[in-house]
Amino acid sequence: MTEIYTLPDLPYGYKDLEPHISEEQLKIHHQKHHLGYVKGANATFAKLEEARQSGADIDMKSTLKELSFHIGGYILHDIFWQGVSPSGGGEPGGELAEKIKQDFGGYENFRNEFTKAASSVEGSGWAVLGFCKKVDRLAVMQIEKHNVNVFPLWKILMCVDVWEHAYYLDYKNERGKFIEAFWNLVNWSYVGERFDKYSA
Ligand code: MN3
Repeated sequence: MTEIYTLPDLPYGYKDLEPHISEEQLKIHHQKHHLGYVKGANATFAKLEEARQSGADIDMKSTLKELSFHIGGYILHDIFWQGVSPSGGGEPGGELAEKIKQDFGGYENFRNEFTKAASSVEGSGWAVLGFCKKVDRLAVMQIEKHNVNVFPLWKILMCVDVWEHAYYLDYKNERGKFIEAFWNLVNWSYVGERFDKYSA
């Protein structure tokens, strides 16, 4: 069966996000964890295809829950890797900066809200900046695992992974330090391009 998902290459080297994210941390995160979701999504699609062909009765509820988890993991990691850069940090510009000012009352408010969302994820999950063209609004989402509490049809502009596997080698239990480091890596040109694309 053809593979539906494949592991994307990172747009920088494994050492390039140091000192904020170490080579060891980034390598294991990309090569083990992200790859795990690639394999998980493909295996679940394969399981569905096999059941179609054999007529076997599978537990559809648990299978689709698993598929949602792996696809969510795949997509969020893909956006996360592109959303950080060795030359990242600073503040957004362009239309996105204006929109953040309009919807959050300023960059600092947005940053505080996003940081709080990331800090307070219970267990494993993500903080996400989303945009919905239908209502012309930005909003912070707090996604549990990779797929719980997602706002349907909202486009993900940026995200930070706060699963322990994202930071434990570098920061141990200090998630807050990792989130602070993340702000030094945000690739605002990528986030701004996504906003321009989805708001057009
Ligand atoms: Mn991860």
